[in-house]
Amino acid sequence: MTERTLSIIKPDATQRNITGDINSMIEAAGFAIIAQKMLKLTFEQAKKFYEVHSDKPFYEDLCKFLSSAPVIVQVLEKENAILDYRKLMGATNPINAEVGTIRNRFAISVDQNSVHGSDAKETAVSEINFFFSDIELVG
Ligand code: DAT
Ligand code: MG
Repeated sequence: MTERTLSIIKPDATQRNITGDINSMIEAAGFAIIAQKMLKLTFEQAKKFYEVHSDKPFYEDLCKFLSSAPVIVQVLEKENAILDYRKLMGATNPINAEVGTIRNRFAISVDQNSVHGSDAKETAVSEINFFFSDIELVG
């Protein structure tokens, strides 16, 4: 079934000018990028996006990082997009990310790990709606 997922190319990646390389990996893996824009999130916006992690010890640092430089937010479409993008991203900590994944190739550390991807159907819908209106989903 065709599915949509929300991807974020994080500040560590935009600051190293590797967004094109990451998009190449995404497209080579069969995803259609059906919406995409660059934003500089405020700390408050980052806190709202990552609210699910508000009880974690790394929450403040995570939100500081996400709002530290521009990000690219994008909607990816494909069969099984949610799970398949999680696979393409690789494990949260790049030490555990398999060869051939985005995080294995590009992530610097567990926090500066280059990409975000939705983790379930409900979160994909709410994360897409967080950043995009229907009129911006053009694929
Ligand atoms: P993922 O991004 O793989 O979905 P997550 O949802 O568990 O991972 O965590 C969200 C982000 O929080 C993750 O991309 C980086 C940061 N993070 C997770 N665990 C961390 C830790 N132990 N130390 C520092 N940052 C962490
Ligand atoms: Mg997550």
